[in-house]
Amino acid sequence: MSLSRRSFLKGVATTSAATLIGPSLIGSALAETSVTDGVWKTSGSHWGAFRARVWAGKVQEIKPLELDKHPTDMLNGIKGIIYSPSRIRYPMVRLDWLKKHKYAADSRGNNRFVRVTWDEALDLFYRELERVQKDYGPWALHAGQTGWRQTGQFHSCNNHMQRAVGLHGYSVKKVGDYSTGAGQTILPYVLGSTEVYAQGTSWELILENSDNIIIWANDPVKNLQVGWTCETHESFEYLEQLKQKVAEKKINVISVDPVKNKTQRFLENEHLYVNPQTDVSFMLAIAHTLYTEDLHDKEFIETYCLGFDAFVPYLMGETKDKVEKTPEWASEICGVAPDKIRDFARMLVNGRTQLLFGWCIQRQEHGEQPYWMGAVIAAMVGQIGLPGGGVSYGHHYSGIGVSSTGFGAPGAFPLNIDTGQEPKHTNKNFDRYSSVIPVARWVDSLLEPGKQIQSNGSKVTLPDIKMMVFSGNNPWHHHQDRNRMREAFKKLQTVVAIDFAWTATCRHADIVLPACTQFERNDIDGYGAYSGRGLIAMHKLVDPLFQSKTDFEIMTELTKRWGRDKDYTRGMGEMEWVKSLYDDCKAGNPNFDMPEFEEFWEKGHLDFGKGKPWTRHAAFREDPEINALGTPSGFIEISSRKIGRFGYEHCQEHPMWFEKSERSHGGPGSDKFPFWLQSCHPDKRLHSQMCESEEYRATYAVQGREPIYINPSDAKSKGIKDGDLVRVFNDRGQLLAGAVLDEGYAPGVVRIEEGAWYGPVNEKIGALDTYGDPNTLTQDIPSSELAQATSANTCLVQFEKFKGEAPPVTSFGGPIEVS
Ligand SMILES: Nc1nc2c(c(=O)[nH]1)N[C@H]1C(S)=C(S)[C@@H](COP(=O)(O)OP(=O)(O)OC[C@H]3O[C@@H](n4cnc5c(=O)[nH]c(N)nc54)[C@H](O)[C@@H]3O)O[C@H]1N2
Ligand SMILES: Nc1nc2c(c(=O)[nH]1)N[C@H]1C(S)=C(S)[C@@H](COP(=O)(O)OP(=O)(O)OC[C@H]3O[C@@H](n4cnc5c(=O)[nH]c(N)nc54)[C@H](O)[C@@H]3O)O[C@H]1N2
Ligand SMILES: [Mo]
Repeated sequence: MSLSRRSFLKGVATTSAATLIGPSLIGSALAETSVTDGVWKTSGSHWGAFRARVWAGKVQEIKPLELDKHPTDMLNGIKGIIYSPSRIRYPMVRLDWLKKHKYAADSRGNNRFVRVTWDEALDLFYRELERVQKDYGPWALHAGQTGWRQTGQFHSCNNHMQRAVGLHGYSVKKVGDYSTGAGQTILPYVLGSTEVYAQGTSWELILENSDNIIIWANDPVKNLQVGWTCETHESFEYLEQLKQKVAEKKINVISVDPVKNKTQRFLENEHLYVNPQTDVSFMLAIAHTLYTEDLHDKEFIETYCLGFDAFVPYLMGETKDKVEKTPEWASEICGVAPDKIRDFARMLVNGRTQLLFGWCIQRQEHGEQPYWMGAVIAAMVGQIGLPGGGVSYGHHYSGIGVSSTGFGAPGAFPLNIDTGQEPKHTNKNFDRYSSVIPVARWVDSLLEPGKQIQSNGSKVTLPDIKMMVFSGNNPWHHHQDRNRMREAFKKLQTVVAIDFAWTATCRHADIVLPACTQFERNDIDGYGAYSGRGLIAMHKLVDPLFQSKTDFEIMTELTKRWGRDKDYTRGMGEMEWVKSLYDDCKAGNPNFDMPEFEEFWEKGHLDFGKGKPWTRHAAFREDPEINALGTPSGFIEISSRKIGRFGYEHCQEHPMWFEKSERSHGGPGSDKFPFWLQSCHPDKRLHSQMCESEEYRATYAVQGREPIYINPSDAKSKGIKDGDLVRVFNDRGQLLAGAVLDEGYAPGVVRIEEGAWYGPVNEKIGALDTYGDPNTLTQDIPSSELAQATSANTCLVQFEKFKGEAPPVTSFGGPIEVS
C-alpha cells in the first residue's frame, strides 16, 4: 500500500492540490482522530446507506448502516470526495472567454480560469441565456444531458437546473440514455416494454426453479455495488445463495463473456468464452440447432409469438445473405466450437433456463441485435413467464429481482413542465430543427447542424447548438471519442458546468459553478430501488465547503435575475421541501405505517420489510389476450413488420448478424489494431465519480495511472511487465495507462474502465491523455438508424510499453488559476 501510494503521488502533477487548497483544510480534514468523539449521522449514497462520525465540523469516519449486510468497499472512497483537492472552491470563468469575448473557443481546454464572485458568475450565466434566446432561439440551447447526480430526491440537481433554465426559455432535450440506448429502443417492439428498467422475476423463484442460469455479458457482483437510490445491497443475499447452489451442483450457471469477470470469480461457475461482439452469430447458431433438431417449443411460438415464419428462412440461408446459420458458420466468427454450440443449445431446453443479460453488449454497434436475438432464443425455449425461466435484461442493476413491497418512493423536485409554468421567453419555434435528439448524438449536432438522421421511425434534424449547460453529468467522461469532441467544442460559444468536482467538463467549460456535495445538504431518498424496502433521512453531515452552495440555492439566485425565484422555490426552503416530499409520499402510501415527518427524520430510516415474490411475464403467459404485451401485435415479435417498414439497413425486420466496423480476432481493422478495448463500468468508482478521491484512487492506480487489464501472453509479446506504463493508441487518440496482467482477460482483449478522468498533456487535438480515459480511444458512432445509441464497445486499439519520461497526470486538482 505505501509503495503504490508513493508511486501514485509521483504521477500527480505538481500544480494540483497544493496550489489550490491550503494544506490546512485538506490536512486536518483527512487526519484521523484517534478518539471516538463526535456525533454519528445517518445518510445514504449510490454506494450504500451509512453512518458518518462528524467531529469538529469534519467527517471523520464512515461505516455502513446496519441494514446493509453486504456493504461495498467504495464506502471508503466517500471521505475523499468531500475533501478532494479537485473540489471546486469558488465560481470561475475561463480567462480567454472572459477577456476576448469572442468566445475564444480555440483555446478551450487550456485550463486557465479566473476567480469571480457568485454575483458575477450568475450575471454572466443569465446574460448568456438571454443572448442565446434573443439572437437565436430555443434550438441554440442544449440543457438536456442527464447523468448520475448524487442521491437525494429533493436535491436532484439536474431537475434543479432544468427547472430554472426552463423558467427562462425552451431548449433542446434528449431522448434515451447511455446505459441502455439500444436495448430500451428495440425491446418495446419485441417484448412490449423497455424491459431494462422493469422489475424482474424474484431471485427466490429463480433460485428455487432454475436448472440453468446463463449470465450473459453480465457482471452483477461488480455492478450491484452501486444503485440509483440509496443502495442497501439486498441482491447480494441471493448471489450468496446462488454461489452455494453452484458449489452443490444444484444449478448449472454459465457465464458467456470474453472475460472471466468478478461475478464468475465469485460464483466459481462455468465460463463460456465468446469472441467480443460476436454473440449474435453464436445465438443464431443456437437457434439453428434448436430448429433443425426440432427442440424448439412450437406450441409456445404458436400461442405467444409473431413472425417466426419470417425469421426461419434467414436462419436457414434462404433469404438476405443466403448463408445458413449453422454452428460451423458461427464458430468461425464467435470462436466457440460447433459441438459446443450444439451442446449449449440442447442444455437450454434441458430443464428450466433463465437468461440474465447485462447491458454492455448493447453498448456496441448493432447493439439492438443481441437483445432481440436473446428474446428469440427465450421464445424458442418456451419458458417466458415461468418462474426461473425466460429472459431478463436487468438483474445486475439497482436490485432488480428483489421482490417489491409495493411501497412508492418519494417523488423528486419537480420540473417546470410538471407544474405547467410558462418561461420568460415563450418562443417555442425550433425553426427547422428537432427539439429532441437521441442522447448520444449531440456531438454530431455540433459538427453537422442541420443534418437529417433517422431515429426510431422518425427523422431528426440536428439543431445548431450554440450554448450548453451541464449539471449532474460529466460528458467529458461519458461521451465517446475525445478528440472529435475537442473539435466539436470549438463550435460552442458558451458552456456552463455546475459540479462539485473539477472534472474535464469543467475544464472545457466557460462558466464553472461550485455545487456542494450531497454530504453538505439535507435530503430524503428511498432504498431498495425496485424492492421499495424503505426510506432514508439523508442528514447533512457538514456545511458546504469553500464557497459551494446547494444546486437549489444556485438556481434560486439565478432565477431571481428574471424575477422568477418565487415560482422556482414555491416559497419553500430546503427542509420544507424535504418534508413536503415526505408528506406526499405518506399520503400516497396509505397501506404503509409511516410516522409524522419529525419522527422519521429523528429515526433516520424506515424499513418496510420484504416484498412478495413475482414472476415477470407470468400474466401474459396466463392470458395473452387479456394481458397482451405492449408490442404492436400484443405478442412477442420475433419479426417486426413495423421495424421492417422503416427500411433501415442496420436494423431490419428480424434479428440478424452484422459485421462490425471494428472487430478483434480476425474482424475488420484487426490487422492494424489487433486488441479489443472494452470500457466496462468500474469496480471502484461510479463512472467518473470517486476518481477524484485521492487515497482511494491510490489503492488501484498503477504508477498514478488508470489500470489497463491485459492477458499475460499479450503483455509478454510486447515486453510489458505488471506495473509498467503502457501507451494505448489508435487513429483516434492515445493515452497512458498502467499494466495489470490478468489471466481472466482472453488474448486480444483489454479493459480500461470508463470514468477515468481525462487529463491531456495540452489542449491540442490528439494530445496524449496522461491518466487513461478510455473515451480517448472509443468510436462515436450510432448503434443503428433505430436507436442511434452509443457504441463505445466497438473499439480496437494497439499498445506498447511506454518509454521515456512520463508526463505528470494533469487530470486532478483543478485549473490553473489566473488573476
Ligand atoms: N466508454 C464508455 N463510456 C461510457 C460508458 C461505458 O460503458 N463505456 N457508460 C455510459 C453510461 S451507461 C453512463 S450511465 C454514463 C455516465 O455518465 P455520467 O452520469 O455523466 O457520469 P458521472 O461520472 O456519474 O457524472 C456525474 C457528474 O455529476 C456530478 N454531480 C453529482 N452529483 C451532483 C450534484 O448534486 N450537483 C451537481 N451540480 N453535480 C453533481 C459529479 O461530480 C460528476 O461530475 O457514462 C457512459 N459512458
Ligand atoms: N461498480 C459500478 N457499478 C455500476 C456502475 C459503475 O459505474 N460502477 N454503473 C451502473 C450503470 S450506470 C450501468 S449502465 C450498469 C452497466 O452495466 P453493464 O453495461 O452490464 O456492465 P459492464 O460492466 O460494462 O459489462 C458487463 C459485462 O459484459 C461483458 N461484455 C462486454 N462486451 C461483451 C460482448 O461483446 N459479449 C459478451 N458475451 N460479453 C461482453 C463484460 O466483459 C462484462 O463482464 O452498471 C451500473 N453499476
Ligand atoms: Mo449507465
